[in-house]
Amino acid sequence: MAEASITFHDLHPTADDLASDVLAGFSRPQKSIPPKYFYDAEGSRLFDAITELPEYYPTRTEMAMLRKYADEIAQKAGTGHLLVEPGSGSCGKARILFEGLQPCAYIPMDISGDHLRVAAEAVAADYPWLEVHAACTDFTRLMTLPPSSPEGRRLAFFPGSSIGNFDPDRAVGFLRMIAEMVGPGGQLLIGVDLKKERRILEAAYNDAQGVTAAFNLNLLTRINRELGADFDLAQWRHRAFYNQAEGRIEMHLVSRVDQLVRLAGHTFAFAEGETIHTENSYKYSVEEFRDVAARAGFTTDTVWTDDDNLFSLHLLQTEVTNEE
Ligand code: AVJ
Repeated sequence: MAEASITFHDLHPTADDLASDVLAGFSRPQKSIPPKYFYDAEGSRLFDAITELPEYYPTRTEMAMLRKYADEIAQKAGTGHLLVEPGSGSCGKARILFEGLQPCAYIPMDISGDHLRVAAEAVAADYPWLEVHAACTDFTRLMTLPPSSPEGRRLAFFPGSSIGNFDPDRAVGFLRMIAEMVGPGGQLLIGVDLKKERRILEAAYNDAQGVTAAFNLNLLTRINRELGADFDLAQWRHRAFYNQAEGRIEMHLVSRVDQLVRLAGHTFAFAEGETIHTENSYKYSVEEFRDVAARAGFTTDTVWTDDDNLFSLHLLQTEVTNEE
């Protein structure tokens, strides 16, 4: 097997601060915890299990679309780009595109340095013709490319409907960061979950095996372990529902009883039925997302959807400016 050769750049992401984020989230009338804290080792394992659930259609639908349309995507987007993937994880979805897109380099970005290094080396081993420059960074704050990256037309890849975690105004702000990173004439291929029947949406976040419930409740286990809190998991349950007015799935942890929880020197009171809001997952029609993209300076080249209208892939581009 070819020696895996990558460049790895630690862009020194500022460490997440679970304690201050939880204390801040618990000091508001609707208590909340940012969803990025789902992904400790156990949470990442549970999320992988979610993507395999019969009810959780987004991952398998998007993967099938990437396979089905790989050639068409390359036809529309062109080839030879610098392919940049913020939040690359295991790089599984980008792998589907390499063959067709023939990027001049792949730039996976992730906040989890160890995971990033392993995934990037595996890509380099499997695609010996592909330059890989990994950037360990919090891409929500900083999208600087590694200094070793070659010049070239930039194509960003943001699959998984991760954009759904931002409310629409913040989604516009995040897409503006991508627009700036890819520059004039740059492109973005993004996966976006579609609005659909409530029944299908709610089943995807209330699976029969209880994996999503375990994923949600694992936040409390993590806070107990890392902040020395005393959440009694038996006194909490998972709730997920589609908020139609806001166009989003909301996940909450519901207190089963009146209770007190000790956490980092503070005591928090929860009434029976009171909730901690743990995630929003916004859903868009094709038109609604086209509008979000437009507000960020992107025009839509092509939108692909699956036969059941569950999921969408948007190929977007920024305007070309004529100043040489
Ligand atoms: C990773 C944000 C796309 O919103 O569907 C899955 C996370 N939460 N099940 C989503 C998630 C519960 C997922 N995203």
